[in-house]
Amino acid sequence: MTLATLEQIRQDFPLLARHPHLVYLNSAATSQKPQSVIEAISRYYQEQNASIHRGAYTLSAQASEAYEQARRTLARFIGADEREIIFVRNTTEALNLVAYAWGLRNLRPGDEILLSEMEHHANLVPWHLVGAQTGARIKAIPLGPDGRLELEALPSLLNERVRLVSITHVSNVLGTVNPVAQIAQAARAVGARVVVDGAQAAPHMPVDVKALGADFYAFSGHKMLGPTGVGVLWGRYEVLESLAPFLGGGSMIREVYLDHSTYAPPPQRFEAGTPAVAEAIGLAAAAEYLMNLGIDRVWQHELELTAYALQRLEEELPEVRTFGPRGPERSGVIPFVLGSLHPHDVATALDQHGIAIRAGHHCAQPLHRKLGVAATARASFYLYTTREEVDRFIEALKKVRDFFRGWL
Ligand code: C6P
Repeated sequence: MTLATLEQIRQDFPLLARHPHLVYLNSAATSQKPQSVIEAISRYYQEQNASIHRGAYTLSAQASEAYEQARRTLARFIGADEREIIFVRNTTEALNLVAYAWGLRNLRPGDEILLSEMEHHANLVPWHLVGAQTGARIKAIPLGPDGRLELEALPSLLNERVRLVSITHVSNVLGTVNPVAQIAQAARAVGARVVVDGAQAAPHMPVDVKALGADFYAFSGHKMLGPTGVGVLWGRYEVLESLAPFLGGGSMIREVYLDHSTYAPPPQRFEAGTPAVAEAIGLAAAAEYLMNLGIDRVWQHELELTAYALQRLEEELPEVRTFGPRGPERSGVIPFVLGSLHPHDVATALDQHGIAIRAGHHCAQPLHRKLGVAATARASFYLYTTREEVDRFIEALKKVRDFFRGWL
C-alpha cells in the first residue's frame, strides 16, 4: 500500500489518533475499528433502534430491513447467498453450532473427525465435547517441521469412517495458509462434511466460500474491523436445511404447540432470540470498508510487511527464533521466542516501549506442544500497520535483548 493510502487509512481509526505513540501489533486477537463502523452502530441506536421481525410499526420494519441488509452485505463479502449467512456471536459460537446441530445428530461410535495439529481451541474443544457424547474419535493432520500441514498424510487419514473434516484456513499462531480447497475436495471424495475456521482468513484475504468447496465457514466480526459480539457462520443451503436447530426460542419457529414445534427455514432457524442487531450492522459497515479498500490490497500489504519483518528479524536478531512457514503465502502473524526469556516477560518489556503484542499459548496448546515450547510472543499486523511500526518493534526488541543479555 502506498504511504499516502496508509496515512489515510490510519486517519479512519480514532483509537490510533488517540494513542499516537502506541504500536498496536495484536490485531490477530482483535482489530481496531474505523470511524464508519463506530458511526454505523451509533446511528442505528440514534435513528432506527427497534425490536426486529416483530413490530407492525414502521420503525421496526426499518430496523429489520437494516439487519437483513447487513446479512446481504456479509453474503457479498464472502460470495454467498444471503440465506446462507447466520449471525452468531463469534467464531467459537459458529463452530459450536456446527458441532451440536450437525455433529451431535450425525456422528456415531466408530466415526472419525479429522482436525489438524494447528487448530485453535475453538476448533478442538467443541469436537471433544461432541465426540465424548457420540463416540466419534478425533484424529489430526500432522504439522510438518516447515510450519505447514503434512498433506502427504491425507490419503491414509481419509477413509469412509471420516464423517467430518474441520480445519483452520489460516493459523492464528503460524500464519500458515492451508490449502482448504484441496483438503475439502479430498474430504468430499470420502463423503465427509467440511468445516473451515476462517477467523484469521476472512479479515485479511479474499474469501469465496463457493470456490472453497466447504460446507461451513466461520469467522468473527471483531477481528475484521467490526464490533465484538457478532460473527458469521456460513453454511451451504442444502446442508443448513437438513439440520435441526441448535438453540430454541423466539424467532426461529414456524409453529409452536404445548408439546412440540416446527421450525423456520435457515437462516432464521439458527438465530433464536433477539439478535445483535446493531453489531450486525456494524459488521456490515466493516465489510463495506474492506470491500471499498480492496481486500486483496489488504492481503498484499500484510504479505509485504511480514516478509520485511521476518527478514529484519533474521538478519539483525539472531537471538530470536521465529516459527511458521517461509515463502510468499503467509499471513501477518509472527510468533517468536527471544533466547530463553519467557514470552510474557518479552511482551511486558516491549510494552514499556509502547509496543502491544500478545504472549502465551494463543489458545493453541497442542500446536505449542508440537513446537516444543510452552508459549510464544506474537506480533500481528493489519491494514493500518506501517513499515515504521515494524521498525519500531524491531528496535524495541533489540533494546529488550540488550537489557536481558545476561539472562538470554
Ligand atoms: N484467536 C488470537 O489471539 P473468537 O474468540 O470466537 O472470536 O475467535 C476464536 C478463534 C477461532 N479460530 C481462530 C483461528 C482464532 O484465531 C480465534 C481467536 C485470538 O489468536 C484469540 S485466542
